[in-house]
Amino acid sequence: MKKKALITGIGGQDGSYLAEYLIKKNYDVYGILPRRSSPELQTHRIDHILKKIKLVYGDILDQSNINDVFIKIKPDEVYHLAAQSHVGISFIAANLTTQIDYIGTLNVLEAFRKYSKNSKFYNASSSEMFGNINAKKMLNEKSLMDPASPYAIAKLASYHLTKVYRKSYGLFAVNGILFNHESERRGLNFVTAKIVYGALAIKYEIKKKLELGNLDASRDWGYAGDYVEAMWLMLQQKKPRDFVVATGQTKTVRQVCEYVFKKIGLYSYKRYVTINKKFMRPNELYHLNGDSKKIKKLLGWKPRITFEQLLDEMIIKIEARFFKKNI
Ligand code: NDP
Ligand code: GDR
Repeated sequence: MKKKALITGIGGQDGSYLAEYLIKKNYDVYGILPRRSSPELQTHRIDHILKKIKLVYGDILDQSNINDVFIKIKPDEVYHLAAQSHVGISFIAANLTTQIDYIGTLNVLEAFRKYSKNSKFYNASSSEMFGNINAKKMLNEKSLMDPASPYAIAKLASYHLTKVYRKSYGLFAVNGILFNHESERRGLNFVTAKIVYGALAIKYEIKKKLELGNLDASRDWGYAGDYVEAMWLMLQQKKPRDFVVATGQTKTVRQVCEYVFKKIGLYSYKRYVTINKKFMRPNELYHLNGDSKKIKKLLGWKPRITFEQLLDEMIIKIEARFFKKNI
């Protein structure tokens, strides 16, 4: 019999790659979609696989709704990815972010504990939980955590909740501590996609400038397609354990600008990029670099796509999707 996977956040960047990955592995893939005023916009990342997945209405803020989803589907594996995932916006919408990212996770874990306790549960934790306390050290599963935003606090609470549910109820529930991962499906208000889209808009003479915030923050950027494989591997282990997933390479936002503007033939980003305080965060996380030795050793995962390959691919696909439509 085919295994059943349930994905919360299936319409998001990671949900779409994970659904593709699990279809290839011959799973029955179910996804929940929350109510939005324009359902047609919600599925743009999964339109190409709509016939191969089953979508149900589901909002992780609604416990009774989520219980019904679990009772109906009886999933073997649960990938909990739904979130308000924008760190900058979490300062503006701290309450909503806490509701979705913490209480939402509590609701999904409760449904899992009550109706699916012999299945496996993946929680989307984040490198944001580390904050600035470790300075420039490589970060692993044992590093200190000191969240620097409402988003990171909610994610840290969910991380601990997942561990507490694992220990208290003997559940197979794990945290994947994923560092930034990007793709051409990334929302255009995250910095890599914003830079690629913004530089292309300048090349096509639609815009003259690109406004950004802090150019000196550095991140460990990988490819989303590689990272969903790590999620699956974590649910195939015998014992439930948490893992860091990262490339081990870190680059600044400025380096992303330098690479992208040069690659698309605009030469120097300095002519086009301006700083707007609006995009600076009240509290910045300055540096992230992950050490994923544990997952490499125990589960055999490693990233396949380099930083340059990732940006090259984003440039080609974002250009084709938004700028070459009529050619
Ligand atoms: P996205 O923001 O692309 O996707 C999040 C998804 O969650 C969207 O489809 C969104 O739907 C859905 N969602 C939001 N609120 C609710 C709700 N109340 N009920 C049900 N669904 C909801 O995020 P990513 O795919 O990039 O990330 C996936 C997860 O991994 C998130 O939890 C994120 O915090 C975490 N993470 C991501 C990393 C990254 O670099 N991408 C790194 C580390 C962790 P809609 O768009 O309709 O609101
Ligand atoms: P991040 O991703 O906050 O790391 O969270 P984002 O791309 O938003 O920011 C990365 C860095 O770039 C700086 N920055 C800007 N960011 C945005 N969005 N817009 C700008 O104009 C801009 N200018 C500079 C930011 O200050 C930051 O330092 C992502 C999300 O996917 C989270 O859900 C996930 O948990 C973490 O990655 C790991």
